[in-house]
Amino acid sequence: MIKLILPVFLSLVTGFPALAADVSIDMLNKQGKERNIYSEKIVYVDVGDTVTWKSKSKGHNVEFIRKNGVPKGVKKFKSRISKDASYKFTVPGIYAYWCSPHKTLGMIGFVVVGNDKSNLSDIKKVKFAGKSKKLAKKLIAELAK
Ligand SMILES: [Cu+2]
Repeated sequence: MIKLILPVFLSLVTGFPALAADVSIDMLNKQGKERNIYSEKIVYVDVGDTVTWKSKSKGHNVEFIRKNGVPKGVKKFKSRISKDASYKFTVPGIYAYWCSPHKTLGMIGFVVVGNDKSNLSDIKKVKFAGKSKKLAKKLIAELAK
């Protein structure tokens, strides 16, 4: 019992989550009516947290959008198709990414690190195409809240 209570107690006292805030996102062919999607389209993490994208369905990956899609100084990140991918976020800001094969089919996502939205104006400049355009608009509107 003490094992259960202690982390909760520490969390209340320190204000920090007792458990790692690392996030897992599934890469899927299908979820409900949607095809080719990430199970979470926007996630919020702290600086230093790791996000893992699970290859639950084959044919997907994660590619940071180089042009205006990441905070300044962040290096290229493009994972292998059909493989789990992890990335540790050390630079605060908004990250926009897509699945390389499905970038025009609405397979896009955002990670907000350290609740820093100072690069939102850059994110708004990212050129999304095809089916991703409408979804990007909706998600960016959510980010802007
Ligand atoms: Cu995909």
